[in-house]
Formats: sequence, structure tokens, C-alpha cells
Amino acid sequence: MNLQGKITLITGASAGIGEACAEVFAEAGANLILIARRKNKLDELSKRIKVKNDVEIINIGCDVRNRKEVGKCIEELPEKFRNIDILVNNAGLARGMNKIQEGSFEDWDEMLDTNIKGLLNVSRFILPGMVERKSGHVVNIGSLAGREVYPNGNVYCTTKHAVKAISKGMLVDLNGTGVRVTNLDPGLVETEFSEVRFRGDSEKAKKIYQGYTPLTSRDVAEVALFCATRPQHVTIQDILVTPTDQATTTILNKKM
Ligand code: NDP
Ligand code: 8X3
Repeated sequence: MNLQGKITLITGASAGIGEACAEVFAEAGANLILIARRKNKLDELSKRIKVKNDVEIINIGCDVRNRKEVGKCIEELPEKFRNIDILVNNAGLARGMNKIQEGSFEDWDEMLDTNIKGLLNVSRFILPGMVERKSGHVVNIGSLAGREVYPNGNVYCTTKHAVKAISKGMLVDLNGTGVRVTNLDPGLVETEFSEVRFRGDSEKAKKIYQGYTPLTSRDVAEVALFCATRPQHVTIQDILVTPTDQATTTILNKKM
């Protein structure tokens, strides 16, 4: 499928996988709607993308947890950007790594509200238009953590298991509408993810990616693009991509 001029909305585009998706989809000719809380980062990214690609981009500073704000942003899109062809539900985060009996309520709320309810909020405002037009593609960024539960990963893993269930729910309920759904589960990707998880403890964050070659954001974005460019009659429902050195969430060939 040719993405020239297609409208692609990417959440969490101010860093990591979302940022790489913006670059890769723009290279394929798609016009972009980029969402994240740090609008300044989106503005910088858009400038960089526009130097190399002849595409149109709208940047929206928005918190996906805020249902009203999400609805307003989507309802107020200019006419040209209203018919969203591809939605990449990527915004997400982990907070902390604690035993469940020692977990922080605030961390739990932030993960559950962003990774599950945020994804649902955005999807709920966009899916009706896709159904009406009988076309569209939703790519939900899950995780290997949506297939396994690792020590101290309890609530983060819960949110990613939920993403998997939401993807399945979308596939079931949207069957026959022409709208495609892909659940894309990455293993370890070097991004701001661990920096956010460990609240700016860069030393701890860096260690997560040492001793092996992790995935890059672009590795994941290219898989998303591959899924989105299959012919209309083809749906990649579920895909797992890991570093070659990673077998499971806990079996990692670290050379150190
Ligand atoms: P980053 O921290 O690099 O990027 C996360 C993005 O999500 C940022 O753009 C951030 O923007 C955005 N975001 C977070 N909270 C919100 C919010 N409330 N509203 C809007 N945007 C938000 O991490 P990754 O790129 O690694 O993560 C992207 C996705 O990939 C997540 O869903 C993550 O769970 C998943 N993933 C990551 C893996 C990894 O190893 N890195 C592996 C498997 C899955 P801002 O702060 O500006 O709002
Ligand atoms: C992010 C990867 O293994 O840190 O989903 O949970 S992991």
C-alpha cells in the first residue's frame, strides 16, 4: 500500500519509537499528526523532517490521559487532516521496578492511565471515522512485556497485556469494517524509556542497554511501516521483534 499523502497520527512522537515512526512514515510520503506533551520536541522534530521530506505535519501538545483534551484536539483538526488513515498508538511509559507488595499507587495510576486508558481515549475518537470510511489501520505498540511477566515488572506488564487484549478486541469488533489492526510488540529498545522509568537516574538507565545490542527506535518504526504498507487484504495481527541477543524478558546474552 502506498502511503503518499495518507494521514498518520502518532502518539508519543516526541521521543523514541514514536519519533522514529514519524521519520519513517514521512519518508514514505505520509502527512503526520504528532501528539505528545512536550510540544517543543514535536516542533523540533517536524522541522527536521520537513527539511528532508515534502510532507505536511500538525503538532499537538496533548496528554493522552486527558480524555476531554484528546477529544478537542481531534475534533478541531483542520478539514484536510480529519480523515485519519493510520493511527499509531505508541505513547506509553513505565514507572519504577518494585515488588508488587511495595509498589507506588502513583506509579500504578500513571502507567494504567497512560498505557491503557490513554490508548483507549485516542482510539475511541478516531475509530468511528475509520469505520464510516471503511478503511484505516491501527498499530498498537505493546511489548514483549505483554507476553511475559518479569520480576518487578508487575503493573507495567499488566498494562501491556491489556494492550494485547485491546488489540484483539479491536480485531474482533472491527472485523468486516475494512479497518486493520496490528499489535506490535518490541523487546528491548534503547530510548528514553528507562530514563523515565528510573526518573532520570541515567546510570541505572544506561545499564539496561549495556553488554548487547538493543533494538533502535528505527528498527521498530520500520516494522510498523512494513505492517502499514501491506495490501488492503493483508493484516499482520500480531508481531514480536526483539534484539538478537534477547530470548525472553529475562534471558539476555549480555557480554559483561
Ligand atoms: P520514550 O520514553 O522514548 O517515549 C515515550 C513517548 O510517549 C514520548 O514521546 C512521551 O512524550 C510519550 N508520552 C508518555 N506519556 C504520555 C502522555 N500522557 N500523553 C502523551 N504522550 C505521552 O519511550 P519508548 O519510545 O521506548 O516508548 C514508546 C512505546 O513503546 C511505549 O508504549 C512503551 O511502553 C513501548 N515499548 C518500549 C520498549 C523499550 O524497550 N523502549 C519495548 C517495548 C515497548 P511526552 O513525554 O512529551 O509526553
Ligand atoms: C519495555 C521493555 O522489557 O523493559 O516494554 O519491559 S521491558
